[in-house]
Amino acid sequence: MPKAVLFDLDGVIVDTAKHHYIAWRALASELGFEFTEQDNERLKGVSRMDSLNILLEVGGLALPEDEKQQLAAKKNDQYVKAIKQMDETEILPGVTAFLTALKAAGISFALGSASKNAPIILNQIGLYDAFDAIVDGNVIEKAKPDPEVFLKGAELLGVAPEACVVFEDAQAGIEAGKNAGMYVIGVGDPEVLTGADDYVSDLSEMTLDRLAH
Ligand code: B16
Ligand code: MG
Repeated sequence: MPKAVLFDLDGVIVDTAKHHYIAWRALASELGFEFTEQDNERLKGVSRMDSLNILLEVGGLALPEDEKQQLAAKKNDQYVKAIKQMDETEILPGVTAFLTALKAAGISFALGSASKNAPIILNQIGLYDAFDAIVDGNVIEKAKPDPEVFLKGAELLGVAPEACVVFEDAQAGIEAGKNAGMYVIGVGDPEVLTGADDYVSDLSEMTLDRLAH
């Protein structure tokens, strides 16, 4: 049985991609171009500034750094207003039951997210105190697929990387987990996400037996 579990946030615990999309689309519209839901798929698991760079590439715009910082801050203000309306009804299927089962089995778990807003989201949905450690965009230097976010989680939990299981919905996140030497469970379609050791469509499919692989 693994000793620890590391969870990505957006797409695994909650679906914040829809809130990110509304805010990015509004910014693109102000800049005079369309940003589609398909374009938004490219932003999953990607840091805020990298997301802005992808958006500007879609719009064919090259802007100076100070202007980019202002645009990222503007998008974030709108996004934060939206996530401050979130509550526990937005927790994705199976999450609460699986976390409860992990606690009962004495398996520790941490968050491993690219988001700098992870603490706000976890507070809104009432799960902040449930996690044994939180590693988010505020404490990491290298974005996924770099393994830093998950290695830091394992270190904080005092567990060897090989004894950790990662849940991830983004391709870069699956690669980050594998680069960390961990067993990775992809959350989503195996036809779209590659390289994970196992796949579920959401956490309601997870059991402790399946975790034991
Ligand atoms: P923020 P995750 C990621 O969260 C999102 O998937 C990605 O779309 C977002 O750009 C990134 O967090 C940064 O978020 O602007 O809130 O710092 O999937 O790693 O939990
Ligand atoms: Mg994610």
